[in-house]
Amino acid sequence: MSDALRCGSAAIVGRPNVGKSTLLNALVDSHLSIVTPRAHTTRQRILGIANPPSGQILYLDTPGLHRETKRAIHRSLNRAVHAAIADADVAVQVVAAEHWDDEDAEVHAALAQRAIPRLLAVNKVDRVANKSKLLPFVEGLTRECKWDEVFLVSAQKRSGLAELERAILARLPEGEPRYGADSYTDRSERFLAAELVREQLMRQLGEELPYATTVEIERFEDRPDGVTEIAAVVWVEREGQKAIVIGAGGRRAKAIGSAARRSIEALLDRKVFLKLWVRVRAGWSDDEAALKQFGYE
Ligand SMILES: Nc1nc2c(ncn2[C@@H]2O[C@H](COP(=O)(O)OP(=O)(O)O)[C@@H](O)[C@H]2O)c(=O)[nH]1
Ligand SMILES: [Mg+2]
Repeated sequence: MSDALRCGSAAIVGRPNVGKSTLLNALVDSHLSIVTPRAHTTRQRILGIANPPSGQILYLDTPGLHRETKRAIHRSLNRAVHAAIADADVAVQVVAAEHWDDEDAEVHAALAQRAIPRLLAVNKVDRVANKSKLLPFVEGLTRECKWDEVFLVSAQKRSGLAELERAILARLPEGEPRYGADSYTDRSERFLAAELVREQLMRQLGEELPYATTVEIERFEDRPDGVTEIAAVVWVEREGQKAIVIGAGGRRAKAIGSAARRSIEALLDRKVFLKLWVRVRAGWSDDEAALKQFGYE
């Protein structure tokens, strides 16, 4: 007799930059959630679906928990984290190997308010040359804070993930899969395309600018010849920022557009024609109506 199927959600939470989105992508084996070397890349809750033989796991990637809540966008990010924790059957806290600070402790405290299983994923262990250092690190953490189980993983190298997946699945409620076996997200292709454009903005623009940009898809059309035509608007807050995104002779915008097109093609598995526009909307990131228009929850 085989065990009953399990289905439920696992929230992936942690301070910025510990590798939550890389972990989600590795667990669902798609480039769903954008990854950059910068903090605060993920701006919304992203659902990624894994379909192991004995059930379905709905992973919720979340923005890093923000301390600063003065701007509307930061409040929106924190709401997304708390909503994910409130909805989840299991929480996976991600930390970076050999690093624990007050922000990590705050994330743990937020999780401890809910009576759901808590797993700890110590990520980026590939960076630690001397693995024997990891044991005292983990012992130190588990003296202070309690988790049901601890895993040493590398999201980037995809190590330790099968054990983590098994532990999550074992703690989910019994139930039939909620999504079809070939689904990998609940997000539209339109949304995923906007995110992949934003990923290139975050990667290719200098220090401050990425946080002043967002992407809106104006048109998304599957043509009869099999090509998907996408028109995307990059919103910035000031004219000067527009000039930077476009770059001398339009070269910056061109590089951003062609890298984004390639990753959209890889994700959708078809040819894409991508047009980019840059437009100014002063103060969008502190404007609740603009945030709504641009798809923030
Ligand atoms: N060496 C190493 N780097 C990682 C690993 N996982 C993520 N990263 C890097 O850490 C940075 C932040 O990753 P991201 O997934 O965006 O973190 P998030 O802010 O928590 O979602 C990126 O530069 C990733 O490539 C890992 O397992 N090993
Ligand atoms: Mg992220």
